[in-house]
Amino acid sequence: MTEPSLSNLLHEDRRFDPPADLAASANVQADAYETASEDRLAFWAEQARRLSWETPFDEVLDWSNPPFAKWFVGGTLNASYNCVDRHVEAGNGDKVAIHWVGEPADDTRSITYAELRDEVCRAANALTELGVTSGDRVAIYMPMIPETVVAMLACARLGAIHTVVFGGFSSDALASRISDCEAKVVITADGGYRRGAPSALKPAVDDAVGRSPGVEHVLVVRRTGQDVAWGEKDAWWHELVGGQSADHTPEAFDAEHPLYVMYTSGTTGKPKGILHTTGGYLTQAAWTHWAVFDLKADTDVYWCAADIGWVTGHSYIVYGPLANGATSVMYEGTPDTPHKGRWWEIVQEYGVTLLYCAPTAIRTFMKWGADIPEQFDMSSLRVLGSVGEPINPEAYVWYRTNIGGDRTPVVDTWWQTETGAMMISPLPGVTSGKPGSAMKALPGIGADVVDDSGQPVPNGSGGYLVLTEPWPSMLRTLWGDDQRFIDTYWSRFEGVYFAGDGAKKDEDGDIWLLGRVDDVMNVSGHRMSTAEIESALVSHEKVAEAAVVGATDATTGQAVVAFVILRESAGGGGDEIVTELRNHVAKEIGAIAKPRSIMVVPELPKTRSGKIMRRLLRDVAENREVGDVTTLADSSVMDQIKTGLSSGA
Ligand code: 6R9
Repeated sequence: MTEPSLSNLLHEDRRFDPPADLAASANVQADAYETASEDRLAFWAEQARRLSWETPFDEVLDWSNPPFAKWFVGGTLNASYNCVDRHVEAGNGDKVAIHWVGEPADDTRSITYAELRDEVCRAANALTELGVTSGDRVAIYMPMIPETVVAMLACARLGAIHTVVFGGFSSDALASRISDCEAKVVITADGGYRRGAPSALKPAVDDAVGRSPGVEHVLVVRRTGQDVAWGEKDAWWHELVGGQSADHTPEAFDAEHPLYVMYTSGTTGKPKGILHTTGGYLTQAAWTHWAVFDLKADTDVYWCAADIGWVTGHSYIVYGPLANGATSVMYEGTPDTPHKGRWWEIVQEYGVTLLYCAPTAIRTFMKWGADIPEQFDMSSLRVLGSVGEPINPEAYVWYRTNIGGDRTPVVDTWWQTETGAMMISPLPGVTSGKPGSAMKALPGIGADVVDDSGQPVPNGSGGYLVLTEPWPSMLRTLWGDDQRFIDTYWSRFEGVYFAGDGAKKDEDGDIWLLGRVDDVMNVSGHRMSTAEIESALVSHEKVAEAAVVGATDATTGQAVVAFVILRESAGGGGDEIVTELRNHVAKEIGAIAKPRSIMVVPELPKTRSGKIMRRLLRDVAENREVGDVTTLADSSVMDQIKTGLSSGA
């Protein structure tokens, strides 16, 4: 695959070296790659010893029955003990675990490790009173409040398996997840705050629980104080949890004891229940958080702006940072409430040093303009992270320049719900970063790019991303469906994990993620990635955001169709801009990549985790009835797009 189109991203020759002071004192130095490759299992055994084990493990990895892995065999531990109690026992009880920032102004709480431990113990005692024991499933459907973290850790403490369902999902989605994993208790709140107003959660729970006879109890946090219907299964958190003792002795569980199930969408309609277990998951979540952010737990203030309802929130708001004894910020609201500088105001106020967010947020901030972050003092920031989708070079550089003061390394971290923790990422004290590249597999991780027949491609070529070695935080199976686990991930290529992402190795062997494999287009026999053309569009000064799809075309097989959001400063759409952008893409990539059409739109359809739903855009591009929009964050977006297009706006 040597098409000129694929090489565009690789003409990016800007490099950002680690700042000298960060490099000198970095937690992880360049020799880690060597150490890990000499003895991978010894490397992971050493990282596992960051945790407190009740019984030490006697085997690092049992891979005798692939793809079913067992890590840290024979070891026992308690995840909740590792995230709270041990920090209190080590004398850090007064240290802040979570600076929680609510959406309404001045609604904040700073919670110490000692306070967190007490609350987790009370919640564990309350769940015990409700009959929850080891192995039971508990569904959690909550806003971004501290009780969400407490609920997860209370489950972990008891060996109960939590399944957090994003609070923006519908009652149908909640009901199907409750039913798939047969949850016995649901933990929720009356509501949460969103864009300045209370937004109810309990009615969706009432609806879902009404259809789920297996649910015995519903535990409800009072957050907004709005009116709620009350049934026989319902109990108030403040009454039931508030009345419990703050003493609770955690029980140690097997390293392979299930910790949680997180549902994620696959190619079919039925969501997949990704199962994570305890020892390996916690090891890799903790190590990567420490290594990739260069966490100095005594001085850093870390903020992951994801929602806890996604895997990023699980690994990098809850388990990684707390296992490391970090001080974190947790924010309930949206970036534009009450004003568009809210994030930067929080960074300034709490002295945030490490920030982790998604490219979609960064591009939104680009659209709003650099004059907004400029108004705040963000000199505390020292490492910036990105996750969730390919970060195009322009967004990377904008992030580094305007948020990081042209000082901070940007770590573009590739991983998935399935991988549990980061897999491919720069190390901030070691890597000379290339904007747009996730660089290479972390120490102890095996990744490669292969062609259709599963052969590794040479440097300079593209193909499919695979993971070549089992890793500690890997999914163990799909809940209740071992066969689908094998079929989805382990059958495409012999002996390796198929990630479903397209990727390219550049001349140095560094990895560039090109989007999901189903987002790869074929135009007149040329292979092109949606990410690459999007990146070219966004590099134009008038474009804030772009989404590209391959629409069926009688002549060329597929044709490139682009949807763009213009920057506020561009001053509206019109025919000239479309011509200008088509020519810009031709100039950046080549005539072959020139979009057949470009539609200027007010918004793009995104899932609640910020991923563009290209399927819906393809429907528009191919003049079809638009398909199912229920997983969109804002289901009116498709109407806005269609209305705008038919009125010629
Ligand atoms: C953590 C998370 C996984 C998919 C993955 C890939 C995309 C995530 C990325 C990235 C390019 C990155 N993805 N991080 N693509 N560069 N740094 O997002 O998990 O929601 O399961 O999504 O997201 O396509 O396969 P999940």
